[in-house]
Amino acid sequence: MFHLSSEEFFLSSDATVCTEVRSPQPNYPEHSHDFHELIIVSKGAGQHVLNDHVTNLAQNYICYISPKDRHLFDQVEDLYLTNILYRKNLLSYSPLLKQLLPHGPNDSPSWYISTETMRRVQPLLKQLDNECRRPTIDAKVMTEVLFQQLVVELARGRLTARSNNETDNKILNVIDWIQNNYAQDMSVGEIAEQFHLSSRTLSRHIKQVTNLSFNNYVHRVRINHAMNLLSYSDKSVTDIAFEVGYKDSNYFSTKFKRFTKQTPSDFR
Ligand code: RM4
Ligand code: NI
Repeated sequence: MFHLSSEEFFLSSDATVCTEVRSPQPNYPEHSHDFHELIIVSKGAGQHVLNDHVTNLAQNYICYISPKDRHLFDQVEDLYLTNILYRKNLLSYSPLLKQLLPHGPNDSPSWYISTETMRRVQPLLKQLDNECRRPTIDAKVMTEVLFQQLVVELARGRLTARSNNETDNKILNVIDWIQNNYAQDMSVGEIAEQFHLSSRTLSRHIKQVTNLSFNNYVHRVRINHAMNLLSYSDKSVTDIAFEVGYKDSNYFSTKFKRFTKQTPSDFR
């Protein structure tokens, strides 16, 4: 594992915020940083492994990384994201702002934001990217103001089960739901009903957001969790197959190979 240090990225030793746009973000090995990082995914797919915990990336995914964390990107497909790097100790950082970012041990470090929020966030990111590269005092102040505004938007725009009814938001909720319930039997029809969508709309949007069909998306999520278990546990391949939602370990191995080009035991 390697360590990224502020000097490589920030404009000067007293710069507080900077952005790194990755269009696209390639696979990137495990690393940590001496700065804090906010990741904002605008499109594509892939795995994000944070402290050995795998999540699936999709549009509108937000993640907070602290200097204590390590993370990596793998299996990326056309992944576009912006990293917001910041030095918390140098920021004129309001204690209130801190409450808007994950801060307790039980806070999830990642979440999804609504499509309306993403629409408001994009121009902020552009402006931030521009201001943070200028060495003047006014640009420095503007950078911090934009950063604060961004944090507020990301917190307010957080998707919850009770978010409004726009189809796009429902799809993100479905994605979130699949990521937490991948081990269950599931069909497009049932999930569509549960989220008050038609099967056709659900399938079409899942494809749009993840680049995968509904079924392949579910397989992808299961295989990602299986990869995690193969790497970090000593459970048998058969147990892992069951644990991630397959009733038949041969079928699991076939799917695993299709997505990773390796058998589960080779991978391990
Ligand atoms: C990398 C990757 C890392 C980030 C650095 C700045 O491409 O996105 O997560 O820490 O850039
Ligand atoms: Ni990073």
